[in-house]
Amino acid sequence: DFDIVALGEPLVELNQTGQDPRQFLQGFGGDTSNAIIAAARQGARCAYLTRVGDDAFGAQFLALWREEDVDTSGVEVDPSAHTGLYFVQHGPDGHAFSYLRRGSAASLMTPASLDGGLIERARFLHVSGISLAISTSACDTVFAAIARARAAGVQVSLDSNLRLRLWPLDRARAVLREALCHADLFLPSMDDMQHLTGNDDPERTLDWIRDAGATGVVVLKLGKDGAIIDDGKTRTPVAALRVDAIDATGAGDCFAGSLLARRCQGDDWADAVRYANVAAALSTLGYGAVDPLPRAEQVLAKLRT
Ligand code: KDG
Repeated sequence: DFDIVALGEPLVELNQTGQDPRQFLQGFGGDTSNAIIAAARQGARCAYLTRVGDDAFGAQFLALWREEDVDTSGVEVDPSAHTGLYFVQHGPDGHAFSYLRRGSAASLMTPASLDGGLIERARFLHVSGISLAISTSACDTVFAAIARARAAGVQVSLDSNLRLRLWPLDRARAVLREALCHADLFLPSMDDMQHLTGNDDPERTLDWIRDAGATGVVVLKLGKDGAIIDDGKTRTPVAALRVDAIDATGAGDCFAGSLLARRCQGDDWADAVRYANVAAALSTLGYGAVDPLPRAEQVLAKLRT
């Protein structure tokens, strides 16, 4: 019934957009929530699994997902925990995040949160390094979700999304290594892999990922240089669309969601990556992770030019 079910933590976003350091634009973020909204905007049938607080921000998220046609029947509302929050600040080196999320509702998810049976009804389960990092019970929940997906023949998609403010590098490396072995699609960024492996060469990085036990398709994201698809036999580079980015927050999530949506619509890997590259580039043309996520018409129009 669903193309994609994503699992993770939504975070309310406060984005410092102007010169005045006290002025913030409220939006929405959380990598897997961004990805599932991006997928829904490309026409995929989507559901989200998470837990929010019984607070104004939790209610805003529920309204947002409903508006975006993302099924919320797997969203728990926790009366004794809060919805997480993050700030985006922009500087000469791009954007940086600060978090107010410890103890958040989503971090209290447990494997029992999956009992509604949504995963079993999807073609893809999408999870990320952030879903794995936010707490040990969330980490257990992600591995339980992966096991459920595999048992039901649902494909597993994993975005590396390494956030070193959330967990120590050694734990991140060990956990992501374990998780990527179970992924049908692994979506690492070169930046994340450089932290995990210490090398900055894409070919050697793909070798490292294969040596770590990846058996599925790997799409290594190179930012403005596009991506390389490694299907286990051949490695195919796909160019990016160059744009003057305003805010790259959520671009990788847009890439993931768009890629999965297009795979569900029948694209081969190269076409799906080409599409996702354009969608991700368009998502950087405004502030915030969610508001600038493009819709299918915009991406298709850009692909035609
Ligand atoms: O990929 C963008 C996300 O990082 C952002 O929306 C916030 O989910 C977030 C996180 O944990 O960093």
